[in-house]
Amino acid sequence: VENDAVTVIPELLPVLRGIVGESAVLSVDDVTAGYLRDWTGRFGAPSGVVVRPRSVDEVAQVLHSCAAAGVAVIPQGGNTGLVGASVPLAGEVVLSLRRLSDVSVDAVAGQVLAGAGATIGAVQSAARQAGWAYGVDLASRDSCTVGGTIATNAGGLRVLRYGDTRRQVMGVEAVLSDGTVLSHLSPLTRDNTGYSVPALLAGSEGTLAVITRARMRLVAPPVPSAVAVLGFGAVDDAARSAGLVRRTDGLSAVELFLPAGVELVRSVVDLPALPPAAAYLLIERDGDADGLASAVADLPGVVDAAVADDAAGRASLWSYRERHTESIATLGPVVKLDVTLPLDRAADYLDAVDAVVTGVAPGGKVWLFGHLADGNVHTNVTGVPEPDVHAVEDAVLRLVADLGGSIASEHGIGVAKREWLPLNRSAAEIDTFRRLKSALDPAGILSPATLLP
Ligand code: 2HG
Ligand code: ZN
Repeated sequence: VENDAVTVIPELLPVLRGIVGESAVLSVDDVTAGYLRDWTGRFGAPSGVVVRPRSVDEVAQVLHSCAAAGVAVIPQGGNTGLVGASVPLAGEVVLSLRRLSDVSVDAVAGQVLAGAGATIGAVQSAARQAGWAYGVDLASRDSCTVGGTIATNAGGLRVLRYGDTRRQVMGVEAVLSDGTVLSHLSPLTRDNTGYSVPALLAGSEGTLAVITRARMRLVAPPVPSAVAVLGFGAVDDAARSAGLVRRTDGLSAVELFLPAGVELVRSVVDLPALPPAAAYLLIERDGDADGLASAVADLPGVVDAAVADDAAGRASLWSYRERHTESIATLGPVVKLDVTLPLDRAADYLDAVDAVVTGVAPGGKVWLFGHLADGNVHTNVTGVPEPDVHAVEDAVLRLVADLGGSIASEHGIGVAKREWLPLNRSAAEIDTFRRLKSALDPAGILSPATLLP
């Protein structure tokens, strides 16, 4: 999906340069490429304008000018999104927040105040230095940003324990499309003074306001942990075990992957083979290897277990799971369908999805992995010719909805899935979304192709 020409009106460029300075408006294709094409390679534009403000005041002026000119804007953080919401499609200006990257920790309150452009890795390391931890972690930690993870309500590897990004955010500073700055960054943990703007903006995908700063709660630092990779003789037993294992205390992750994914990862990363199994669960739990081994001993259908409680061993077991995305990316453009199933239907989905995909795209290859304790299955499909992509998306998302699942688990709706939003949201809900959108962004310039059908 892409446009083929810069449609930003030329008169706007000197205005933008006047606000942020000459060097902070990028328009040469070689320089802008990394901002204009998304990580999947499926979405973006060959040419466009990128504006890189340094302050909330500059963000406000940029938005005010774009609204006055009727030019749409795509707020962008680390551009690691997977649903096309972080790149322009039809001449929108990219508003890169990466320069707003300050991070400060209040060690007594256990909170971090961070600019929208700070990476999650920077937040994590500032928290660690102050004796705390940040509850959200994901593979793109060194590129993805505070603003982007709030706008997408990013999940990641620790949702099981700490919840998604929305749960961490206490306050935000954000700019409306008319340039109004909304700021409520109070450190008070109890503050019931009306509508929660952070709750509204978490998951709004850049459609309502541009987040410029946020205050997030921190969590106690992790204690030593052990990681197990369990092989199961049947997919059904792996799915049941992902539910049953939650009776154990101290869990921090329960992740699924399949033998085909292991072989693909091993073709890219140097890792030993795993004993054969129909499905694998990676389980991380506080304590040592013996404690984890006895905690998982009664799970049904386990045919093999590898357990480690030293840092190198844990990291190597995590690699089988964490390196899926980059390994799949070596196969060419990927159709990413990030979905949630009710846990008692997850095995039905894992069994059915291959045939559903090959029924509409015979050469399609399905890769399944994800945060299974939350029912989240990352469904990646490679080898789909462009004309068949829509049919694959439609077939998989309808299967998910028929099984009572969500078509967007943690990556958002973006541009990729907006057509299917009605599978999960009623007409009344979508109408309310539209009313919120027109109240906060009456000019309709913020991410106009995202989220709303
Ligand atoms: C993960 O869990 C990310 O690794 C990416 O959410 C998933 O590539 C994907 O589909
Ligand atoms: Zn994920």
